[in-house]
Amino acid sequence: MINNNFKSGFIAIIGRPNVGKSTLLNKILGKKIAIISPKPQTTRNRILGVKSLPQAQLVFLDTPGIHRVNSGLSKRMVITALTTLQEVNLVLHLVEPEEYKWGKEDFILEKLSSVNVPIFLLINKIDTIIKENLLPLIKQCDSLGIYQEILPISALDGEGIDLLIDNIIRAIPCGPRYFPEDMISDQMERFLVAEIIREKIFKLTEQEIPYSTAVLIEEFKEREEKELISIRALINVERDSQKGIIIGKQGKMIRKIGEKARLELEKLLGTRIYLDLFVKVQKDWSKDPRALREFGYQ
Ligand SMILES: Nc1nc2c(ncn2[C@@H]2O[C@H](COP(=O)(O)OP(=O)(O)OP(=O)(O)O)[C@@H](O)[C@H]2O)c(=O)[nH]1
Ligand SMILES: [Mg+2]
Repeated sequence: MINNNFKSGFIAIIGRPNVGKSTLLNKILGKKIAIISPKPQTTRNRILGVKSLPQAQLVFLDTPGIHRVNSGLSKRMVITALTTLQEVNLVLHLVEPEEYKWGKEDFILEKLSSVNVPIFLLINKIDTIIKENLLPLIKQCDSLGIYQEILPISALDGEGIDLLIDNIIRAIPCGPRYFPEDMISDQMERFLVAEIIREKIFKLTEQEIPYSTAVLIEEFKEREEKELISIRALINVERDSQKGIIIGKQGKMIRKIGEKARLELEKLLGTRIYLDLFVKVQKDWSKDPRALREFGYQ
């Protein structure tokens, strides 16, 4: 039966690095499909997440943080995010309340000025501020005249998310169910595995290391007889010194990365995991177009 009132749409989640875009997507879906870290520039690819409701289907696109950059991987990441703006029915622009300064948002506002679909401003992390300080901020943002809605939320504790969903459903057009009802993401297991390993590297290593790593899954074998999945992953870094840090004293760091990743993957995939990690130096891969393609940062 065709339901004429069914609503559906593609919704871009954009914003500067580290504002909480991936946290928001995971919160809306009730499942972790995007990795999160306290360091900026965590998300590198566009990640699709589907929220199926009785009256609507919301297809979210989590994107890398947008900021001014000139070259290499960062530039590709920003292009990925900006291209998404052209392909959606609604844009969610996430900002942080306390560090919030309009100067920092200039670059994004410039890009938003050519968008012809509704834009919501989401003021995230409101759990970190005093509520009275919100009103002047909302007024200031409203005076720009580009936002259809301005909503304070906390992606971490879920405040304001139900109201956000209601507003999204109102703003998107009538349309078909684009994806099967039980589909939550288009990410392949292999990609998720690589991302979880990358997340552990982000969390456990020093400032410069995470940005120099790319994870390639070389083997992903389901061994039914043993009820386990055997995974071999290659961690690429750019310099010998970085290889040393990832491996750590007597292999301590890489064991810790492997252990944390394995525990999370076992929960995610619902089976025992055998995880083998290797580290390889590939000089300046993040500036090499061929290497970028090989690692999926097209
Ligand atoms: N207190 C608080 N922290 C939050 C909230 N949302 C996200 N965070 C934290 O902010 C940091 C960045 O979150 P991410 O979801 O990785 O941010 P992102 O915008 O996806 O970052 P990039 O992918 O690097 O652009 C993490 O440490 C989160 O735990 C929130 O509502 N409140
Ligand atoms: Mg992210």
